[in-house]
Amino acid sequence: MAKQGVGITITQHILNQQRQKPEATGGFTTLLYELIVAAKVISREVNKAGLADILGSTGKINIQDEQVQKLDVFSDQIIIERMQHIGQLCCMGSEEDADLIDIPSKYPKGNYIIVFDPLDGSSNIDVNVSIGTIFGIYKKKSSETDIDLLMNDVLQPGLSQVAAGYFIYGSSTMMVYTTGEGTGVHGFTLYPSVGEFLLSHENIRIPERGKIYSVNEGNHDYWDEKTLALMDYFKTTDKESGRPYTSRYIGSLVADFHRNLLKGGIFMYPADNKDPKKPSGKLRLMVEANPLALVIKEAGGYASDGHGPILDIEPKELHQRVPLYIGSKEDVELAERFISGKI
Ligand code: AHM
Ligand code: MG
Repeated sequence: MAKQGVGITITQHILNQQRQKPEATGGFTTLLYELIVAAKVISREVNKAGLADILGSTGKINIQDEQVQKLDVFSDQIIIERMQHIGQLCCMGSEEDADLIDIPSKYPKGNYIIVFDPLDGSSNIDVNVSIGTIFGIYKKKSSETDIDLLMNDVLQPGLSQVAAGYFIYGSSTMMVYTTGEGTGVHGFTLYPSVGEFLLSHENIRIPERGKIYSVNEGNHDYWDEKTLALMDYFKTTDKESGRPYTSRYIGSLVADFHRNLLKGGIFMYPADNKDPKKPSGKLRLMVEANPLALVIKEAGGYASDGHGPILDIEPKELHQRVPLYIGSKEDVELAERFISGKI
């Protein structure tokens, strides 16, 4: 019989997943639901970016010393606004905010923590290239409620995330998420006329090995010998091992990651000596690497800092940067062998 409805909505899917966990209270569902509302609003704004007078930079510099674009600010605010009132969070951490974000006293607090990059790849906003929102959700460990005492609860290894994922604002808007623990990775596409995310990519699995390598080769002169040897490996012809790989790099993490997740391959942002203030490269552990690392693990892939699993790193600070090798398991394990000097 032909399907009469619209298929499985994201809310239905989250509820189904929650029912499999006896300890679930429904609070987590509320949390993801509000995040989805925020993402729909961001998606709407991104889609009209060329039309509305919202483009261009605000002239402010964020705490990472980068120019903040108006849509970054907007996305940050909309997520905070939508999430703060639901009574499920004790605090939030955003790429755009130096400190933890407290829950206003007029709202109840809960036991979850959300960390997010509200609009990643912001330098691509002006040129109609896909950008995204990345998020990771944790449960707090202590009974603290004071914002000044919550940092320890926030700085948990990525493996502790109870959910993680991203929204990609591309030719269509998608949400890809996992709740960890072998539940898999699922992708939903926003159906504009219905206003809902519908299941379009069930149980995404990344190929064990890919054909694509994604890296900013403009950083060549800032890389060390091991990194250079790894890049040479991907480019060298060797029919038996399927080389050379194909190079694909957009410069928008969510877009580069999403393509490699579906097609297989490796995304890399190695450590470099370009800026003495950022010896670990550009990407952030908490808001970028960890959420994508949980997604890739659940899809059968792997994420490493070149020496070991990203998900095992004990974070020291909210805005910590980390070298990132992420994608097909065999490709990332090979990269790890090069970077840690085993090849
Ligand atoms: P952003 O969070 O300020 O947008 O920066 C992160 C972005 C990622 O999306 C992307 O992978 C990376 O910066 C690209 O950096 P580069 O231009 O150095 O290659
Ligand atoms: Mg970012």
